[in-house]
Amino acid sequence: MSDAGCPIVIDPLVRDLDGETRRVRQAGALVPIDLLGVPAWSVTRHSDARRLLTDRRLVKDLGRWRLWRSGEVTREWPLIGMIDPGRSMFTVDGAEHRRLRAKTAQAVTPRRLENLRPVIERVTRQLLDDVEVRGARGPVDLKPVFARPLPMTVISVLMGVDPALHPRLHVLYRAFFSTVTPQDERLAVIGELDRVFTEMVRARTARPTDDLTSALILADQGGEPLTEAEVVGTLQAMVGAGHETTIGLILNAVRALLTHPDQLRAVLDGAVGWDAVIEETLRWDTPVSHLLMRFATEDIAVADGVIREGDGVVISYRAIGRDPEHHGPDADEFDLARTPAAKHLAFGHGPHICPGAALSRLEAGIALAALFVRFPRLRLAVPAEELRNEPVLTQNDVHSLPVHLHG
Ligand code: PLO
Repeated sequence: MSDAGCPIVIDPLVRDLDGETRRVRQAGALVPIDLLGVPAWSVTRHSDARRLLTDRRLVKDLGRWRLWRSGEVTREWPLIGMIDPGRSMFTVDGAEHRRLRAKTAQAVTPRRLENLRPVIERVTRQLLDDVEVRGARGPVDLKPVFARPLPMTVISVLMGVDPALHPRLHVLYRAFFSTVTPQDERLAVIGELDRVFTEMVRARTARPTDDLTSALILADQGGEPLTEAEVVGTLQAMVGAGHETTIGLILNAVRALLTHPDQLRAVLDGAVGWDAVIEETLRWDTPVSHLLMRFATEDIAVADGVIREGDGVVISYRAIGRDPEHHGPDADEFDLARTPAAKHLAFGHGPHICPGAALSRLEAGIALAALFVRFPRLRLAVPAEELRNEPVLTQNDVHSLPVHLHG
């Protein structure tokens, strides 16, 4: 694939994600793509992604992007919020990255998370009570009443976000992620998120509590405490990443099971564990379609192409999850019996590997088990072909998931 190759336009409306995933993968290992008018490279193979994710010549620093330096990309670009979301572990590398990440990563180890388990179980139970009431007489959409509130509530307990903010945050994030939001509105949303979280950090600075936000403020980080802007950036990254991706994981797993009844039966019979459901969903229908973006500090050869110094690189996790070179010729099939050795990359790899991986697995495991124990006859209330994605270019985010609770 050469620089002159005709780029694949990534559909901002996400009308056919399966088709697009296939097209991007079949176009090669290093594919020129068009992101709302802006060119970038898409990495589509598991093996290349794994290698590039530990390659120090690829960095998060926006200042290394040729199109940003030249002014061709500005804050008018609808995806700017994904690559310039304030200073946190998500946007820096090297020693600074370790400094910004350490405290958060320590707080979400599997052992520390055991404290959150009863909280997640209780919230799940309460939400399912509500689902039961709403679904008593007809179909109920699992997204607004179950999959959306659960992750926001859990990440808020961890970070100390006031539940009274949830309704507004859901509105703001929806506008933030949607590619159809007018850009002036999106910039206003980004401004409001900044204000809300800055206020919260100031309140915690004045009166620390036992939440992770307070711990970030108080952490000395080897004599270099985080600045206010860094705490705000970290808090925003945790809340933003911690809810949106987990909504996708839960809903995509439910959708996969309801459209593969034989495999659902094997799970309900206890022949297959919920961990297999989660890992196979992460591989086959990962919540992150395209991760923006890294920038090349020098030329990097990949497969049969070259990423040039200053180019932008996207890791296309959905294509990577379906890479037949890594997952075999049946990579396009959802198969819970797949050997766990076929490790997916859905949480990334290398220094930036998702710090929330254990939390999202814990949440999804509790949510899915509780949902199907309570409603073993759950079924889709619309034909699967009618399910649509939200117009969110970077995320694999189903618009709604209407179900019948009792068959
Ligand atoms: C969401 C908006 C926040 O204000 C800032 C932020 C930080 C981290 C980003 C997140 C946003 C979007 C979802 C991302 C997350 C890091 C990992 C996650 C990209 C932009 C993934 C993989 O989807």
